[in-house]
Amino acid sequence: MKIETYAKNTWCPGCGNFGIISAFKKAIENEDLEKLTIVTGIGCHGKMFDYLNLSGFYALHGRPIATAVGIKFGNPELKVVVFAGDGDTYNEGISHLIHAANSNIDIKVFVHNNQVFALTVGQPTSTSEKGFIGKLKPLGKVGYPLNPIFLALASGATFVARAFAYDISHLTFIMEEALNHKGFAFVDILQPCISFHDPSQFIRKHSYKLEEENHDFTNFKAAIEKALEWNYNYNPNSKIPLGIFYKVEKETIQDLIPHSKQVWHKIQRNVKLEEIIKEFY
Ligand SMILES: Cc1ncc(C[n+]2csc(CCOP(=O)(O)OP(=O)(O)O)c2C)c(N)n1
Ligand code: SF4
Repeated sequence: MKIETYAKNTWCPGCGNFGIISAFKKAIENEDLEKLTIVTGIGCHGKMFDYLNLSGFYALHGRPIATAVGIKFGNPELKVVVFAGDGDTYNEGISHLIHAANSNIDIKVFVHNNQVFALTVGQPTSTSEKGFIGKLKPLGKVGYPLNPIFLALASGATFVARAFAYDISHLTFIMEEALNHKGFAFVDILQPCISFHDPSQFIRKHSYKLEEENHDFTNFKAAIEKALEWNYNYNPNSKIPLGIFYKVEKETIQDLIPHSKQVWHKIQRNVKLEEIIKEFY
């Protein structure tokens, strides 16, 4: 099956989304694509839906996680992957992130964190740095950024990682690990938006890999410590850890609710699909 679609790509040349889609295509090379489904939010990141020939759902802004949870309960045999924006996940739909992580539902959430509402041309999100100047904040953002790694850990996510969209081989590795994790996998992907928020030079200079530091990702306290190492501001002494902060095996919500493992879509419902389709022609 060809993974590309007929859709014309309209991302700005150089956008970090290109790195994310390339890494994802590599990461799913050994996946059963019939059992893989994607959900996207609304925004520049949402175009992943247009450019990947996979089954899925283009959800409402702020609701891709909720939609993915519904899909997973509807058909537990599917591997469900969410591509969401930081506006989607850390502003509009933040409660969905917290509850999905807390119930350890077996879905994979990849957040394209460009620290800006990009499609609507550059308003600050929860993760924009203090002082960020955008259309809605010409004098600079006043408050401090939210730390999504810390939030995901506090919410109970069993896989928490950070990656950089321009480091495609490392991002591929993180995506593969997330796809193979049983439980709620969360990856905050630092995604330069070259039009409205581009800290790529800073990230290149200040980031390092947790894998190279022998970080123990089974140690919750160590994960929290690493999460607090960078606060999403761009201070000259910042150190930005990339990699897996935390990864443990735990019962998923569907392990705890045995009847939820029923594959509902396979139950005979006596639905006459042809009759329904006729109504639309
Ligand atoms: C419920 C709802 N609120 C607001 C909008 C308007 N809207 C569309 S895209 C967008 C910005 C998306 O930003 P983000 O989720 O960070 O994704 P990005 O464009 O940066 O990839 C907004 C606010 C909408 N479509 N629906
Ligand atoms: S506006 Fe930003 S996020 Fe959207 S396509 Fe352009 S560079 Fe990418």
